[in-house]
Amino acid sequence: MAQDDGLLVAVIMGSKSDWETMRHAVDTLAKFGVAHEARVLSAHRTPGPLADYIAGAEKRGVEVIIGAAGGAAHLAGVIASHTLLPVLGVPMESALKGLDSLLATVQMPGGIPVGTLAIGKAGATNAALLAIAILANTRPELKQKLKEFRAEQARKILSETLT
Ligand code: RP5
Repeated sequence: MAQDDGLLVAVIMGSKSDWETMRHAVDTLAKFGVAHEARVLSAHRTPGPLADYIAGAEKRGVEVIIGAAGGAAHLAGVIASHTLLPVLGVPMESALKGLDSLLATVQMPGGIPVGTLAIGKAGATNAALLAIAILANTRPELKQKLKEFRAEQARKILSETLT
């Protein structure tokens, strides 16, 4: 039985050390007024609680899950293995500048998809924007906010002056 509490996006990161980057995803979701929750859960350090959280998130009505990890970054793939919800992966910067995280997140064997974003802050922000775009398919008010966001970005670029 679903216990819909209005939550739409779950943001999971493998370590608290990912938070400085992933706060950009959370800030973006908050800016658009999208109900979200951020948790630290690790694919290899807390596999059981991670699986339990994903099952609970589905029951609570979550529609998109963002998974962020660094190094041997299997978190997003493991999340995707537990759910049919769309999973967006954000590779964290790492000892290898995030290239290891990127490859580990993006190179999913065919069958269990993870939509992988850019390394670091840009990926965190874009994961939130992509989650919002997915939600906006059935929510006209969110689509309108995305249109305004894009228009504002365009205004800023067009008003740039070079001295
Ligand atoms: C990954 O290992 C985490 O997502 C983090 O990016 C990286 C390092 O974790 P800590 O050693 O800082 O906890 O699992």
